[in-house]
Amino acid sequence: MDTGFIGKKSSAAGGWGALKSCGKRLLESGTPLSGARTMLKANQPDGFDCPGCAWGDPEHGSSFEFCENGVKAVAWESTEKRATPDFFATSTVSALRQLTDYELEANGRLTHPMRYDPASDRYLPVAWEEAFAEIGSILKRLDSPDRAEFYTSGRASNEAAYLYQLFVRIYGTNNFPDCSNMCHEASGVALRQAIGVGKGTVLLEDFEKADAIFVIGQNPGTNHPRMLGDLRRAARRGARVVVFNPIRERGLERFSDPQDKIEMLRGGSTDIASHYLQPQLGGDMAAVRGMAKVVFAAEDTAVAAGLPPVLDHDFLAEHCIGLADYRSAVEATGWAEIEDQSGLTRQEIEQAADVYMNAERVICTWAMGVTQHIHSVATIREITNFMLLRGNIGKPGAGLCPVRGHSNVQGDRTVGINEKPPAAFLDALEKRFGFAVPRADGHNVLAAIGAMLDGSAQAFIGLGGNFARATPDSALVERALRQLKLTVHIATKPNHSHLMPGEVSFILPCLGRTEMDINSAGNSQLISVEDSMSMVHGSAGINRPASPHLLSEVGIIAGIAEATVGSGVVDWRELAEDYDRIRDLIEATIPGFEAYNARLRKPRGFHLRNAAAHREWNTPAGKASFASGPLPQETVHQRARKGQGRFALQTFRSHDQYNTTVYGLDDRYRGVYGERQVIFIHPDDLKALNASAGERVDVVGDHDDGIERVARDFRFVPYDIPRGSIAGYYPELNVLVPLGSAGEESDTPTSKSIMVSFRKREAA
Ligand SMILES: Nc1nc2c(c(=O)[nH]1)N[C@H]1C(S)=C(S)[C@@H](COP(=O)(O)OP(=O)(O)OC[C@H]3O[C@@H](n4cnc5c(=O)[nH]c(N)nc54)[C@H](O)[C@@H]3O)O[C@H]1N2
Ligand SMILES: Nc1nc2c(c(=O)[nH]1)N[C@H]1C(S)=C(S)[C@@H](COP(=O)(O)OP(=O)(O)OC[C@H]3O[C@@H](n4cnc5c(=O)[nH]c(N)nc54)[C@H](O)[C@@H]3O)O[C@H]1N2
Ligand SMILES: [Mo]
Repeated sequence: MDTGFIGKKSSAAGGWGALKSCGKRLLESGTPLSGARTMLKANQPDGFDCPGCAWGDPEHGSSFEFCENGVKAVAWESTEKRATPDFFATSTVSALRQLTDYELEANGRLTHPMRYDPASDRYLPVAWEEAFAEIGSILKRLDSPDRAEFYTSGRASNEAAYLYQLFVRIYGTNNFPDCSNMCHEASGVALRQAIGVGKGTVLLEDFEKADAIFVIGQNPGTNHPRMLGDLRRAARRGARVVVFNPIRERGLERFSDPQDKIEMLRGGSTDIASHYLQPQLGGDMAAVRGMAKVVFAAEDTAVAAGLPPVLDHDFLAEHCIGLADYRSAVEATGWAEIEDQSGLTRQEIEQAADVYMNAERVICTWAMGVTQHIHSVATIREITNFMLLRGNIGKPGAGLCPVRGHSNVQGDRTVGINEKPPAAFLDALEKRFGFAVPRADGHNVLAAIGAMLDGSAQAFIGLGGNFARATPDSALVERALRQLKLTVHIATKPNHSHLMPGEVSFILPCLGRTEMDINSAGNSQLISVEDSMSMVHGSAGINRPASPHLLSEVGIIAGIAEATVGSGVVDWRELAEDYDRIRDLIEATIPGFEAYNARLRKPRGFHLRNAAAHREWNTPAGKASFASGPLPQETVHQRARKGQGRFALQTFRSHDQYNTTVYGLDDRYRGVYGERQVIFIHPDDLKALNASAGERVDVVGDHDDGIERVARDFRFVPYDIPRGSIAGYYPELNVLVPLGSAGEESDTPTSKSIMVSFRKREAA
């Protein structure tokens, strides 16, 4: 389809465009030489873990695996620009609030601990010990530890995260809202129910063996660029790649690998998707059920004709429960319902199902296009059902692969950042440390916001991240933060959350992943992270710290902990002096970390065993479990279609951002340049609205709770997207995501199914 683009779209993902963009980024980050040296150490056995995405590293990673967005993540951190006390002295916080995310972070790395001064409305430098003492004294004075919220963003290392949870649990609460609550929570919940472990079951090597790879609701070209290399290799050896995505994402269509000299010289590229299906937003459960329907029908035909069965009967009999109920549920779901909800034709679904049935080994990957809907848990259960039918879990070249976001979001959960911690873990903490561990469930992100708004929470500590911008209903969350007694942000660069100070507020600057972390004895410290394939590996920075006043995240947590709970249970300073000691504690309290320090120092680290990958099912029934619920009664898209001029909106990432961090204003693969306030919409929907490409409008939320939500001044971009579904960028559109709309069982904000309409642009 001709999308009538404004601007020029690059023809394949990767390629020269990616190389050009990298060169520019390295030049901007400072001297190209030091930038290049930094890049060469990314994801190497003796280097640091790329602070970009959570995709796995290849076994033979002897040369730097090229990744355009990895370069941006590294360059962002190793910039020469500094947000010094002078920067904070020149502007009031109210004035800084007028800057965009892009303008604010462009000021560079934080250099000094800062304390908010309400009288001058400015942040002023403060001594570390003074900051720790004041934070400790306020936390100690709260009338209950449950009045404090301890947020984590998924970049924190295993060591920092473990120390943080230990401190917070000694302090006395399980209030651990974390970015995962907004991200892959639904994957964890669904997979724990179905297969007994909330993580993916594949290794990177499985991508070399799969006959078919289903990629559902994910845009790897932008968000997991190194995955494209694996998909490309798979496509080249003849594996089928089936994509489900409402939008035609360039990286999933064609990829030109900058590492392939011949492809680069000839200007060639590799087709990635053999099948590209464009469902309606939230239509994936219906689409997958449709495929299951085709599989069951084919099974009946095969049996009747005396041909080999389609289902893996041995696997189903030995390993699964609930098949008969699932089959009934599938049969009770008619094609009309499936087509209407998925937005796909029966024929398209049949073709995808054929790929599945013709493949011995199938991998299914997914990300936010699946997890950020109301019925995400049910959808992931359905995906799992579908994969079980032919025994596609726990054999080489096959399995489930939720592709994680932040580079250590999976590890943070493994080491205890969990508002609903498993009892066995709490028991282990109690046994090892001998303090009374809090047992009540704590707050997730939405519960924390609720508690902040109703006044029951009074303090917020953020270990990284940008809480005010990443969460729904931005205006309400800003208000929630500003009415607290204490806000503390451990961060590398200034962001909008820092500009929502409570009564007492600190910004505590930390080392980044790329920087050397040296202890008082002059030794370099190693941290560790876990990727999407459960590989745990070490990471040691190589750059000089951005400022001599920075502390490591571990050092900052130790300082706050000592000032708050004292050193009766553990000696925080001693732990912060040598991270091997923290790893010993992890080993003593969490299964799978045997000989942690030794194994971490092996080149590729080690794999955390995944029972389901070995066909051991830690579910109540001891088997892999089919779910047999009905399709959602109505998706937001189906509801939107009933009204005039209403649309289902998804909020996603451009090619030039890392979550709330905006690197630049271009989205090369989608042909948008120099701006972010855009709405992607089908050309016929534009016509029906009597609107034209390029016209600017206000986007109005349509959630039945009486709250007015408006995102002002957005420009229409005609795009290849199903009618009735539209898309735009996060975090600018977070003002439209209602706090009151959450995923069933996951409690994840539904930032991919928001009901909206348009109105004439009003002056702000
Ligand atoms: N460079 C870069 N890398 C990143 C990030 C970043 O911001 N920048 N963020 C990191 C993080 S925290 C995460 S969680 C991941 C996010 O990785 P992704 O999940 O790829 O992130 P999104 O940009 O939200 O893209 C969602 C994709 O799902 C599609 N989609 C939306 N709704 C539906 C639906 O209902 N059905 C289907 N089938 N598809 C749908 C969208 O069109 C889009 O292609 O990336 C990580 N890596
Ligand atoms: N509408 C909408 N909302 C969404 C999403 C969406 O798709 N749509 N996606 C959701 C998802 S998947 C996620 S994961 C969340 C992300 O939510 P967060 O993780 O809270 O947000 P980030 O933008 O990743 O955080 C960026 C900030 O982290 C700090 N930072 C960077 N590196 C470091 C470091 O090494 N240490 C420390 N301490 N700080 C550091 C910097 O100060 C930077 O400003 O957003 C969610 N919100
Ligand atoms: Mo994420």
